[in-house]
Amino acid sequence: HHPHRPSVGLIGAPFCKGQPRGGVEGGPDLIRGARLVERLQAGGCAVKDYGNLQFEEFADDEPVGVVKNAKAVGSANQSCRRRCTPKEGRTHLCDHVAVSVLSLAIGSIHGHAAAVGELSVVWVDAHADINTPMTTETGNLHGQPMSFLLRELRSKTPTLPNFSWIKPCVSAKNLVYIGLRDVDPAEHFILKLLGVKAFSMTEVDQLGISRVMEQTCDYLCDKVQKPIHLSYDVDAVDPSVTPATGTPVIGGLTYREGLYVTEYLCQTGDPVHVGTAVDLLLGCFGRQREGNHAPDYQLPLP
Ligand code: EXY
Ligand code: MN
Ligand code: MN
Ligand code: MN
Repeated sequence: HHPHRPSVGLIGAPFCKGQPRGGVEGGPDLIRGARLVERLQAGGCAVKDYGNLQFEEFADDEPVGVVKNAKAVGSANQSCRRRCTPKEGRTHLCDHVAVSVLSLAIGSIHGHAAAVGELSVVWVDAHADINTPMTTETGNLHGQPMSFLLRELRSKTPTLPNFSWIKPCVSAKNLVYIGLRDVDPAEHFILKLLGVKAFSMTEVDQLGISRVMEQTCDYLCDKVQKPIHLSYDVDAVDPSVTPATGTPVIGGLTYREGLYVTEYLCQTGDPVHVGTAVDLLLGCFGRQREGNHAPDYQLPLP
């Protein structure tokens, strides 16, 4: 089975206010600097780079309870959602497949759902990112995006400033986690309460990554086949491989397991929408470790 070489839209989101450290906002340009566009094109993808989003600054972004930077995060996600949602008269950003580099998960998933309708979410992360503003211990919004997206948690999340545009658009049964190993007690409670399918690192150890991916797709495709939104936090991969994360957690996916996830989802042929870094992105869009060649490739004759 040959992998899909789809058209790819890139949106850079140079944003870091979901957590306390700087540096993340340089990600999109670093990824471009690693020649992502050229490498996707060399692999046969049609690529459109929509450039970086620009974000509004808020001088009066006071904490809401313990939650930090709500106005900035709400507004940045809204810009991201607008960019991911097709404008009047244009069908899609590109043929079903869009990439948000260093995604703002609320905005990109919301925008993807607005474009394609009901979708599945594969959330690859050391963390569940499902705290509500009421359960968060750190106040950092990067630990909370799924709580705003899940229909089942609607009544559990207060409306933060600049968050009123969000309509929960994902059902718990359409969500699968892979790579969990640092889950807060309240998050663990929520996962059990909603019966969310999760392959923590324990299941990755037990089953191996190939059966994890098989079971992920069986589970999600059990019902009607829906587009998949892949949200790939690089901290899912072991910090020995991806040290450039603000939230390293030892005991993560190996480089090979991390790539296998992307190769596998690409082979399913479902429209995939992702946010992550270079090699993982190449894997999402058809790069195979066995090698690739164009269908019309001919061996040069002597
Ligand atoms: N669960 C912790 C919190 O809510 O602050 C840690 C979250 C880290 C989230 C990183 C982005 O994946
Ligand atoms: Mn994480
Ligand atoms: Mn995360
Ligand atoms: Mn080949």
